[in-house]
Amino acid sequence: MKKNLTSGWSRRRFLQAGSGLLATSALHFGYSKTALAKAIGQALPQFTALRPAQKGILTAAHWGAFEAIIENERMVGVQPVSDDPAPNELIAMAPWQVYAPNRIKTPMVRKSWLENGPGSHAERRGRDEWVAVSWDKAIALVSTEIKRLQQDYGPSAIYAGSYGWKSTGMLHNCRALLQRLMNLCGGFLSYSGDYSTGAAQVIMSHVVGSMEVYEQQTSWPNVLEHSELVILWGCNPQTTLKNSWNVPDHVGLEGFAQLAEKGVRTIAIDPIRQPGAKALNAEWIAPHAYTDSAMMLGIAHTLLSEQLHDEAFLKRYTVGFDRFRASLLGEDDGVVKNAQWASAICGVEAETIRQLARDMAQKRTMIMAGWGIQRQHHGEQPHWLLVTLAAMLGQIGLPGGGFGFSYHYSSGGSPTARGGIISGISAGEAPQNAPAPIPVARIADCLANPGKTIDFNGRQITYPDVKMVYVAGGNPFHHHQDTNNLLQAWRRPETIVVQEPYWTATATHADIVLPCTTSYERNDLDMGGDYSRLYVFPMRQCVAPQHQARNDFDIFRAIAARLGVEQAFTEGRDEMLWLKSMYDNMKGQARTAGVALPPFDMFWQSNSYIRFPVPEANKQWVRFADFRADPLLNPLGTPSGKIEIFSQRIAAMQYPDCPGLPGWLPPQEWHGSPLAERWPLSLNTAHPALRLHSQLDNTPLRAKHAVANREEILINPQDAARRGIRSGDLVRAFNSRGQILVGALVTEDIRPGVVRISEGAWYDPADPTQPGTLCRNGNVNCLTVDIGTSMLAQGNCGHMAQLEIEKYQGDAPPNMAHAMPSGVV
Ligand SMILES: Nc1nc2c(c(=O)[nH]1)N[C@H]1C(S)=C(S)[C@@H](COP(=O)(O)OP(=O)(O)OC[C@H]3O[C@@H](n4cnc5c(=O)[nH]c(N)nc54)[C@H](O)[C@@H]3O)O[C@H]1N2
Ligand SMILES: Nc1nc2c(c(=O)[nH]1)N[C@H]1C(S)=C(S)[C@@H](COP(=O)(O)OP(=O)(O)OC[C@H]3O[C@@H](n4cnc5c(=O)[nH]c(N)nc54)[C@H](O)[C@@H]3O)O[C@H]1N2
Ligand SMILES: [Mo]
Repeated sequence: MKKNLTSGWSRRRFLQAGSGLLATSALHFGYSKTALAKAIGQALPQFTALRPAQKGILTAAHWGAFEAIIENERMVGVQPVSDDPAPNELIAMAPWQVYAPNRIKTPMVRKSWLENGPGSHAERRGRDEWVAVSWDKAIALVSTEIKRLQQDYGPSAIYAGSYGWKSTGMLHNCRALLQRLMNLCGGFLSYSGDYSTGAAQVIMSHVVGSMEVYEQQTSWPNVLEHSELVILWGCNPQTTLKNSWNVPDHVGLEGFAQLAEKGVRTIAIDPIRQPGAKALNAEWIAPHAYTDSAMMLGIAHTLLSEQLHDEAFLKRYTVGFDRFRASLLGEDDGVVKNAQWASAICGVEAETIRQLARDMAQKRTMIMAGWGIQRQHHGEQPHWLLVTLAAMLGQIGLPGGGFGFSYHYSSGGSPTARGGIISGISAGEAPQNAPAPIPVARIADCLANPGKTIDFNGRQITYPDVKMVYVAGGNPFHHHQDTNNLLQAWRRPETIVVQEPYWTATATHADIVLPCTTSYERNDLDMGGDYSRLYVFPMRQCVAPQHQARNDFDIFRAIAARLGVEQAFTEGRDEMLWLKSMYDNMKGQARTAGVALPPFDMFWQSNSYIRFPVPEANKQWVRFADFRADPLLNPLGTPSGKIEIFSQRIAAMQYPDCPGLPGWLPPQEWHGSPLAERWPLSLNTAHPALRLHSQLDNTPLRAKHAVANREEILINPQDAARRGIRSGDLVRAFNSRGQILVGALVTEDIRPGVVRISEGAWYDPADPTQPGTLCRNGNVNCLTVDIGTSMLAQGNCGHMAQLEIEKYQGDAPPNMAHAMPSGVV
């Protein structure tokens, strides 16, 4: 038996459940027809909540739940589960994930680090030689280093926040496991916030009293029945709903399809006409990049001047409208923020802005906003202004009206089911001396500037001196802004450990690399439907661990054993015992909710998933309806209990880049800034349709979107013609921070002055000794700027950068992004 299998017990169990099922197809195929099923069905009528697999082994990913088809112990294909209303083609990449040529095959240590100790020749990260070591040796090196740093410097020297999208699964949650280990070993430096909604989640907690961006939305059936006008503001649901944090239920995609079928009027406000907007037959309004706040003010001014705003609503449910009115009228700074004024900034005709205001006021309007507009300098403003606009329209809390900030994400609005919830393995308690977390997107700043103090949401944070970075389940060389700046900051820590299935750029820039399994090589459980909690999916092991890869759980357990905390780490449970305890806990909740479920063993062996019932009332749930019904009884979590159009709390912070009232604050880089003369084009870094960030960039799906074997760039014909660029050309995109090779797609679907390069292409430096060198694969973060959105939220500004492009001259360099590091097999 292979050493890296989790345990004899779980392996046996897998064989029993897996090949046993394949052999005796009665249980596997015709589950409901078996005597066992019949017996259970009689005992527990709700057992029909179970959905048996048809052909393969049930598992799941961020892209959907599916059955893995196994032949001769190899995964050869997939089939979506029958309940999925909009199966995602990304699931077809599962076998490629398992058998990718660039899997990390064995633990590796960077030569200089191994020979000369921590910190040695840190500038060679990314180009040093690699030395293969045994698992025992790798575990010993990592454990010794954790112990040394805890003893010499304490927990603030170890950054183990490890931001990232990892894989689904509630047990093999590498980030929680890493943090669990570190909490047991003295603590670590963590982070707050995320890259997704860095600005919006902080500003919303001041404006509506919750993060809002991750709240349940007015349910889809209610929207379909009542909304007459849907505004997609920087919102690209057909792309971003493909994947979810938990396993997607894809109810949002179904919702949008029905919206189109019903012919509900939809307007997409986006510099790019997304394919999804076309599918919806959406009208297209294309403001210039990063100018939405000005456009929103123009709409607000029109509502005010044409008396289309709801005074009664504003009076009863909001504070600060008087000040906002004064600002719209220019009483504060002498600038009247009317549609004409907005038009000069955002490039949308004044009459279009005015008409939009009228249409929104006359119809039952749902404003659905995405998050790209807040991943920008002063990104707090657009969402604050959208809430303000919705308040002026007075439809918040009414069926089909108001605003929703997660219809595009993990199917917000998918009605909540009645059942139980799987809670995952916990990160445990941080010790009392654990340092204060840093805002997640300030990591490079923190690594480079120990001792520096920054403002953050009314507090001050001083960066500690980080000696070790431990990454499991994230890819900072993709996700962080200004890659070349990160590259320099990344040289400061003495030790960098990366636990990964693949040789990503983050892995190649580590000192110690630990190969971990993909989710298809282990047993796990996850919920389906982030908002609906509709399903429980088993994620059953499909194939044996590849090469020498080990499960994250086992890697951390081995480190824990060396550091004397194994018992606390495992609580005496192995993989299957953990899954059973999670299931039993969920089953208890379901029972309380009136849904009976079979015992764990039966569930697991049945190769079925659970679908919970959805109560009728939840299908008509309306966000903020309770607040609207009685704002005194159901106040918001803001200081006033109302929607804060003016925030005294923010005003008191006296931040010049985020005052107490929302408005138009020009970003550091935009088409109207002086640097636009040198860098005339505005960058849009939307999320990729056929990837999850950087995940799946190393699969054949890439052939569907890459142009000239590079990440594609969308260019308007006017901008292309001026530079002699045609579709299919290799293009160099560059600014003062970096340069990347991309492939041109010239299209009318993007407004002039804006280019789009999706986030997520793996970083592939032409000359790894030189920061600033050409990235041959097109990692867009080589061009973005690493500043906080403001002193309030310190969110990232990945969606804002000015640049220039040119047709690439010279021979096309090879693209080595998905190759093994040289010398490594
Ligand atoms: N310019 C720009 N930058 C952006 C964005 C943008 O819009 N523009 N978007 C930002 C956003 S919203 C986000 S959320 C981030 C996303 O940034 P990340 O979440 O860091 O991106 P992923 O590519 O999902 O990286 C996950 C990594 O985990 C690894 N992994 C998967 N499963 C496992 C596992 O079981 N164990 C271990 N140890 N590793 C595993 C994968 O191979 C992959 O390398 O990017 C941000 N960056
Ligand atoms: N297929 C797929 N789905 C995903 C992901 C993925 O990587 N791939 N990532 C997941 C994650 S982690 C997240 S956080 C969400 C991200 O969800 P979002 O943040 O909403 O997605 P983005 O693509 O960054 O931006 C959405 C839209 O905003 C537009 N936009 C950008 N800048 C501006 C602007 O200045 N003005 C206007 N009006 N519009 C603008 C973009 O063109 C895009 O159409 O998606 C999730 N879903
Ligand atoms: Mo995200």
